[in-house]
Amino acid sequence: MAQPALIPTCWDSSDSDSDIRADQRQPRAEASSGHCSQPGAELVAGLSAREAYISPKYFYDALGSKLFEAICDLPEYYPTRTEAAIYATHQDAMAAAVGTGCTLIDLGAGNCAKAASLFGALQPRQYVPVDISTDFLHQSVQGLQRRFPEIPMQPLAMDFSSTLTLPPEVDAQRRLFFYPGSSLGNFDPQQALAFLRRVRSALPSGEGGILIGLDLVKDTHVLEAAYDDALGVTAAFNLNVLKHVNELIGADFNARDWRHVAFYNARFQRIEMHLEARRDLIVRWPGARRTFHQGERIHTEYSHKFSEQDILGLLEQAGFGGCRMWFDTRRWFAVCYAQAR
Ligand code: AVJ
Repeated sequence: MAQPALIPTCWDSSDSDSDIRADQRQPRAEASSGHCSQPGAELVAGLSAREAYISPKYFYDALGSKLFEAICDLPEYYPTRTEAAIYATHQDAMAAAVGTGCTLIDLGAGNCAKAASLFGALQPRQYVPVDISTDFLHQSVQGLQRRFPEIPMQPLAMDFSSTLTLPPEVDAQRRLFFYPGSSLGNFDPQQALAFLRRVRSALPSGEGGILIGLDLVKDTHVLEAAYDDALGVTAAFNLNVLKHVNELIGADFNARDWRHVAFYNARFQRIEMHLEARRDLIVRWPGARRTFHQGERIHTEYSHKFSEQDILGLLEQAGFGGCRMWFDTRRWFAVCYAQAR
């Protein structure tokens, strides 16, 4: 039986995180070495920009990953259950298109539930869940390995938005990159294309493909409710990024000073999430400070929505072909399989 073996990265740090007190916070970037200084530099660049931003990948500390799971249970947040219904209905057709025995590489695996729902139909020869949230991934895979002892599992704790270089433990044969949840929508269209091209390059000898889930353009009210729910769970998810940033760079954000803002920008076909200052305030972190005026915003996430044509065009341009698409009955969400060509 395969043992889940985590490949440690600089993100593997939540133990040491929890004992850092507010009054003695160290910038994490300085506490660690080498490539581990990257989160700090990236965050400081974003906070210092004229229009401040924080990359959405920083949502997913341990609490953020749990809050995202809670979002998936909200009545307003249709994508997760809509996509799950597509897998449930069409898994046999998907397996017929993909073939069994692939190396299943799950990008942003989280709780691994979507991939697990396809194990029966796809019968992967190896399962490689990849996620930035180390402890959460570790826990998910432990439970999963008990349920599927026959499937070798090789979890990878890494930020795949910056590199897709996979270690030799990952089978190079018949790779299927699984990228569900419309996470591609976090990238702007140019970045999305660049990312898909990197996925394509990680398919050696042109065999294998991608199985990707994407949220479709629909009524604005449906979209906006999904990102601004009645219980305020998405607001908590958005605000939680400030707590994570405090831990990562030793900043002194107070979540009470900020308000969750989410709206659909039709021109760019995207939901935008921001954090808006409730009053004039100053945020400090080691070596710098910044004034935010009341109403000023920090951009935290784009969630692009796609048309069928957008999806086919992107995949085609990235070097994939032979696309097959499956939809739910309302055509709110699409799952697409495309082969390397
Ligand atoms: C995980 C990126 C697909 O954009 O819908 C949920 C994250 N943000 N609610 C999305 C999210 C706010 C989600 N993705």
